[in-house]
Amino acid sequence: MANHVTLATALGGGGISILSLTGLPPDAPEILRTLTAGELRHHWLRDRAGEIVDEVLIGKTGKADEFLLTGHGGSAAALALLQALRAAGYEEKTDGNFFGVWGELLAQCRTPAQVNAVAAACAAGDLAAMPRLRDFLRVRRVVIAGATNSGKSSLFNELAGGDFALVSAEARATRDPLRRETVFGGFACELFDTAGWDGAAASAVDAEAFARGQNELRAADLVIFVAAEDRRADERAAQIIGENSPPTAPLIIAQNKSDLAPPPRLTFFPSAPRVAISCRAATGIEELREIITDCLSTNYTN
Ligand SMILES: Nc1nc2c(ncn2[C@@H]2O[C@H](COP(=O)(O)OP(=O)(O)OP(=O)(O)O)[C@@H](O)[C@H]2O)c(=O)[nH]1
Ligand SMILES: [Mg+2]
Repeated sequence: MANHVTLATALGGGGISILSLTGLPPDAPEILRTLTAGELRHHWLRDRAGEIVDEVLIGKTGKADEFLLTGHGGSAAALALLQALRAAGYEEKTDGNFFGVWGELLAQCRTPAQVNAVAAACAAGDLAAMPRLRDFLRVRRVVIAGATNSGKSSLFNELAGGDFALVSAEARATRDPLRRETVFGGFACELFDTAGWDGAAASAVDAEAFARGQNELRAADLVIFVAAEDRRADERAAQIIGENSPPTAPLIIAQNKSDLAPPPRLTFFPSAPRVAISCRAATGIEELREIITDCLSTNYTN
């Protein structure tokens, strides 16, 4: 019989790890030779140098040379057990195994849509879907940028669903970038609010706040440019956003404060999708969400 070890729990997904063993290689721990069916014994599992790897329970199933080993959870503990058992002559078996391969992906899921996608691929045994699923599970960085006072923090609060960011009619209210985990159309995202810019850093703190916002922009997967009524400030912000956002990151223009006046025609980023919103009247936000999801989906399937 082939000597196999399979991790039957998600890597890093719980407090214990369960490994299933079949076969008895010559170097297998001695305890396996003496266990009887249905018996469960406490054991200090050691590596070949005699060092303790983990405190485990080992049980024998009703089948010949088939065992279940329960150890501590967490990736490091589970991987140490696997390594010790490989050294004892067990070959690791993962292909097509639900818990070994799919469980690892399931443990990373943050949204119901991700769980459904992994479960569907698992049910179909579709190992070719792995790279696409791994990409789907990647957390997207969505960065809100724009001129000061355009309503970035107001939009951040709308999209993140809470009163997280300070909103003020005073310019330069936001300093440190803010981050909240959120979901757009099944994609797990980190949403960032950044300091606005109005052309001149009055202090070292202004300059540092702005530099930190630019750093987030450079690492963005998607940029939401909030424009409002100050055309000149928006044009300056457009230039800075154009210079700093990654060329691969899609950009959406949210024309805020549409409750005050109809949104003007903008000359910058002519091919970017745009939507009129009002954070104050809570209009256009759902449409913006749909555009965000579209942009993430397009990038995802390409
Ligand atoms: N009329 C109107 N006012 C808004 C709207 N959205 C935000 N405001 C107001 O605009 C001002 C600035 O809003 P913030 O969200 O703090 O703007 P910001 O872009 O984060 O500003 P900084 O952090 O200073 O860069 C506040 O007084 C808000 O209440 C809107 O849709 N309509
Ligand atoms: Mg702000």
